[in-house]
Amino acid sequence: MKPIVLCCSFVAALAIGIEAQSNNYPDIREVMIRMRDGVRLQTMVVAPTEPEGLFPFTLDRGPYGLPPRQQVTGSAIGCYRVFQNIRGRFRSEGEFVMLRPPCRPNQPKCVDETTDAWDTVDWLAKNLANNTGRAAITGGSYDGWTAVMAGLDPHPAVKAIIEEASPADMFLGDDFHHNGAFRLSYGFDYTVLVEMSRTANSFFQFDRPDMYDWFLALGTLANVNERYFHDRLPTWNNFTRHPNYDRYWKEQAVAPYLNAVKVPTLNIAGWWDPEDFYGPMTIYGALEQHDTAHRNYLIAGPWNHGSWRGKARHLGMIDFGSDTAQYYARNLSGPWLNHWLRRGGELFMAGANVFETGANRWMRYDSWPPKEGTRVSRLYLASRRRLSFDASKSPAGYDEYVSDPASPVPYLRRPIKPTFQDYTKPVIEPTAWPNWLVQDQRFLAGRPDVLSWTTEPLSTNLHVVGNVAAELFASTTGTDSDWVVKLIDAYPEDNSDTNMRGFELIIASDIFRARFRNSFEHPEPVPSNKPLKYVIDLHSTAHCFRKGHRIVVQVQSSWFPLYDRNPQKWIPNIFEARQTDYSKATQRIYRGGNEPSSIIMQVLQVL
Ligand code: PG9
Repeated sequence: MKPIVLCCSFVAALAIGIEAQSNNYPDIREVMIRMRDGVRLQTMVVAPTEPEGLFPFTLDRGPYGLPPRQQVTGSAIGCYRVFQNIRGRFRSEGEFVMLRPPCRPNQPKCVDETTDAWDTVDWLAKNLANNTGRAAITGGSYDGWTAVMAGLDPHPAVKAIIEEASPADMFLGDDFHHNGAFRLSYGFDYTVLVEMSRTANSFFQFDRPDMYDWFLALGTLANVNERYFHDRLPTWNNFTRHPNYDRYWKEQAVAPYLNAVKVPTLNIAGWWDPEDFYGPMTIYGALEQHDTAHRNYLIAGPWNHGSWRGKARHLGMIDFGSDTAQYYARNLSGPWLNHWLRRGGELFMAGANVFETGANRWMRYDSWPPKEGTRVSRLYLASRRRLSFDASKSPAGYDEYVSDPASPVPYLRRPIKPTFQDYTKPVIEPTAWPNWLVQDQRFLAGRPDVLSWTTEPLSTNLHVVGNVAAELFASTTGTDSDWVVKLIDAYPEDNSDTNMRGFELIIASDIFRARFRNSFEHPEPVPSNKPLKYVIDLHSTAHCFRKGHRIVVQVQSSWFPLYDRNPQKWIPNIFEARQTDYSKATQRIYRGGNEPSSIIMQVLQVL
């Protein structure tokens, strides 16, 4: 949720005609830029550090406020850097609409993030002194999404777009839901962040230290409006009114709008991004289908929601052997941006640049997932909690557990802090949110409602490079259920890096809400006690399970309070469930025979 800063390194000039706000920062000006409907948007222009020359400009548009002046002063090396608050945020006029859907063709007076970007670029191209008329739209997350929107009808000055971790679909895979399962603590905290006040970012004052306790004590989802929001936060109201994949969600989902690569686009994704990993991978994939001129690029690295900025040799406890953020800036995004904004000529960059964790190396592919050099491998759940690549080693059977909504499985080691912290105030202990996906999963050891299946220590390295999915055969005694599947790399007890001995690292994971097994638009009750097949997309990865490591598959039915509790009893709209609707259920995971649960992985072919 922070604006992302990119700079280009070119030659010099001065911004003129824009009112200076402070003598302490003579290179920074603030201006209200008028959109086509008269609404004015608060905009910060950071002038190039060089006194003379011709400069391109970058534009970053988002809802979180302009960056602190001390952070950006002197940082516009060889280009102008421009930041803008979108409508209805801070001093920007107009109304804030969460992920404002793009205008339809028959709405000539309509405004959206595409028209606002166009109008802003137009103004900048006409008013920044000595600009080259070449611009890039850049930004991370929400600002990445506005960059993608700018690309739907780009101003002719826009020569490049860098979207870093833009969401693509808030019902299927990004911040607010995954496969229809609602992201409770995130959705709650984020709605407060941007909709409690229009002139500030807001942080809810929780009256308990552990979010697990707080959200459990909250009880039903209806209590959020009854006790706290009182129908005042539009996005929360939309969560409660749109529990299925209806027009509200589809209108803001980007893939259907991406019918051409109108501007060279660089998509950035972090393998362990807890907010928007689905987004950039989906946007890249959608654009790739139309990329006849090879102007669509992907960079995926060992990052959380933004750690490609700054230093990134480590993420949590995991050591990647080199600073992957430095490599990203020097060898990938920097040259890419320079090419489109300044240099022209040949660009020596592969279509897909991915960091393979475990092997700790950058790999170059023509596209992602790789079309050649891999094969599909299945890892089967077997008896005695084993995993086997050999289906015949898995006689028919099942393993079972009781899922109790009164005692859901925590997604993080407790106590769990609020998702966001106010970084403008001193932070005593940082939230674990950014790195929760790389937390050692041994904190769940001993929970009877988390089942694990394990391979023997691997005899050779296994490179999983590409798509991963779970084919789960499962039944419940209830009439609805959640299925969480995690693919884990279990480090050996005698690992050379002593910090990582026995560590259990999630490599791929997701949740699936069973009511949506046939349709996200029209959910249905789950027939009790009947084994059903669920294909759960675990997305793609590039990871080497090293010789001596074991592969673990874990299944559970809650991930709390990140995801709301499934009542495990069919309720048409879970936002209207009563306390008494939340019931225990016995869950069975089947293996072998006609119900051979397995993980399907694209793996590097060993020649
Ligand atoms: N992941 C955040 C977000 C983007 C768009 C909508 C809602 C949330 C962000 O970091 O901006």
